[in-house]
Amino acid sequence: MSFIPKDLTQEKLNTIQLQGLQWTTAHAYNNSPFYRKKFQDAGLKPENIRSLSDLEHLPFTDKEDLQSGYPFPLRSVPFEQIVRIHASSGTTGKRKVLCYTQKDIDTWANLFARCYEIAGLSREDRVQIAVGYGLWTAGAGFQNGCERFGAMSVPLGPANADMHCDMMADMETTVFCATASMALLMAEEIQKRGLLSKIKVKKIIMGAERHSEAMRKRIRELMNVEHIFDIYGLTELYGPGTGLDCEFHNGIHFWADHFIFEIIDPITLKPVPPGTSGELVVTTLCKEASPLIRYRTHDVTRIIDAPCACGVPFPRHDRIVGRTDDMFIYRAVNIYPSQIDHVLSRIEGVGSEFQIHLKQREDGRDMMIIRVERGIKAGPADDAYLAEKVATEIRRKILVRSQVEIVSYGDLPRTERKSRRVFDDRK
Ligand code: DLL
Repeated sequence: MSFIPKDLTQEKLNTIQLQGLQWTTAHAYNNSPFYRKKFQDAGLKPENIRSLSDLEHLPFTDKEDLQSGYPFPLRSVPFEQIVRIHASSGTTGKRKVLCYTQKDIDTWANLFARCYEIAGLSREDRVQIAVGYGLWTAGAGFQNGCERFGAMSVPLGPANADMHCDMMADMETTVFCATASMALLMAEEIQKRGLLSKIKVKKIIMGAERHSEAMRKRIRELMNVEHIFDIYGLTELYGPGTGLDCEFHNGIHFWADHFIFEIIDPITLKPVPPGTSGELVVTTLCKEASPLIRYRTHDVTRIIDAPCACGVPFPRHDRIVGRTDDMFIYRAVNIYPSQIDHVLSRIEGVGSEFQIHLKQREDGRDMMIIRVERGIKAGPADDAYLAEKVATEIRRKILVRSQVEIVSYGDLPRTERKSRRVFDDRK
């Protein structure tokens, strides 16, 4: 059984998208006071949407809309049709709560099953799920998708390392699913405990946070896996499983028959030319309980405007390189953590883990301290050289001065959730 339509042409996709867009706008307008007001403020009615290019005229939705509509923002169906809610942890402000009808849950499971299919799983696979269950969408997404796909799930959640190692060996797990941070943590545990010969994991499916090539390489080496797949998703758009990279690892295939992805310039808010990086904006085509219309994800990526060698008929977006709200300003330069990551990834002897600390000196000037782990094989004798090298490269590539501290491999905290990289202690 396949979850991926094989006969999807661009023409068919356009028809599905237009019908879905018209359905979504009418549904939201008729059933959600929030969306109706948005449309009225913009002087629009659902019948104004006659072609896909009309999408551009629709107003954006943003995370503040979700927070101000708490506890049931964007709700577009009566309560008796809602079978579940999920919420994102939300580091600032109120949680974002999203509602699901039974159809939404089913759709999400089918879409997630596509991810397992793209990753080349079969029903013989044993899938150890190490992401959080509960309010967060992660556990439910991986779990329902696995059951729908028909492989055997081993639903541990972010349990302790002992439990994960035991189950991985005893259940003969073949696929490990986690946040990127958790995947690194487990890979290091397996190495430390000398368990590699006892485990059968061949594939890792990881996401939930941006991760560098260095981190992927490290995990691949430590766990000796054939593939690491990058899974994207967000609570607002069902949860994890909105797309996955195929075994060519050259962009994430996304389900364009269920949502429209636009890339906009976050300053002008205008769509950028195909292939250009910008902020991802999503519109759902059949989401019932909490439809999204031009929802600003704040994630930065680009559409890869070419067919993929794997033959999957779905378009691709590039890896998420960061979030527009991740950017910090240091000595008048706009910096994304991914830029620092990029520089570090290219320096021999540096590990994959780092933190950026921003402080203010007594004279009021900003200071940036970059704490980086040395590589597992490097010794402290090279620290001074390594620190100088990192500082020089940061100055050359990002044009700012920084102070670099090299710490031992494993000194920076590992988490089973999403890692925090930037600590801004400036006033
Ligand atoms: O993190 C859903 C998820 C769980 C995806 C497990 C993949 C695996 P939220 O907590 O709502 O949902 O956070 C969504 O996480 O807007 C991105 O900024 C980031 N993110 C998610 N996947 C990736 C990824 C889940 N593969 C936010 N690469 C998104 C980079 C990612 N960032």
